Amino acid sequence: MLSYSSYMLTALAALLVTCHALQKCPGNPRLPGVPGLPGRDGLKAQSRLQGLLESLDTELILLNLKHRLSRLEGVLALNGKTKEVGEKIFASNGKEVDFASALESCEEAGGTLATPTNEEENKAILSIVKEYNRYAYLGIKEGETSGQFEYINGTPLNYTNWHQYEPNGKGTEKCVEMYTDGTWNDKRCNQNRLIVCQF
Ligand code: MAN
Ligand code: CA
Repeated sequence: MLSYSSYMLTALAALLVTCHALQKCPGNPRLPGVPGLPGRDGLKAQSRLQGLLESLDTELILLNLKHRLSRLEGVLALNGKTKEVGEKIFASNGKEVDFASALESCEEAGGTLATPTNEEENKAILSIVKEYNRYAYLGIKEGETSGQFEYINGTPLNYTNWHQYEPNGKGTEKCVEMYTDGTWNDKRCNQNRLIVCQF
C-alpha cells in the first residue's frame, strides 16, 4: 500500500517536473500552439491539456497530503498515543485538569472531550484511562432535569455504562468520570481528571 502510493507520487512528480521544465504547467497563461492543429482546434487542445495538467497537479497535492497524514497517524498509533474507532480518534496528553479546562484543551486542539456512544468507543477510551491509570472526564453533563444526563452538545444519551448505583449526585454532581474499569460515575466538575479528547 505504502510502496504503491510512493510509486504513484514519484510517477506524478516526474510528470509535473517535466511539465515545469517545459513551462507547460497550469498557471502559465499561454501554452505554445499544438503543431498541425491550427486556430480554434489548437486552442481547444491547448485548454484541454491545461485542464489535464491542473487536475494532475491537484491529484499530486492530495496524494502527497494523504501520504504525509498516514505516516503521522502511524507514528502516533505506534507510540500508543491514539486509539482509532471507526471515524473517531481518541487521544490524551496525560494531563489532569478540571472539566472546563479539559474541554477547553480538547477544543483548542480542534476536537472535543471523549464521548463514548457505544461499547467499542467506551473500550477505546478505557484503554487510555488504563494506560495512565487515571479517571477521565467524559463529554457528558447533567441537563436541566437533575439525574438526567446528556451529551455536551445537548443531545440525549444513546448509550450509557453507569457503575452500579450511579448516577447518584441528584443535581450536585454535574459531570461524568470514567473509572479504570470503564464504568461511569457522576462527579463534581472541579476535580483533576485525565484529559482524553476525541477528534
Ligand atoms: C464518592 C463520589 C460519588 C460516588 C461515590 C460512590 O462519594 O465519587 O460521585 O457516587 O463516591 O461511592
Ligand atoms: Ca456519583
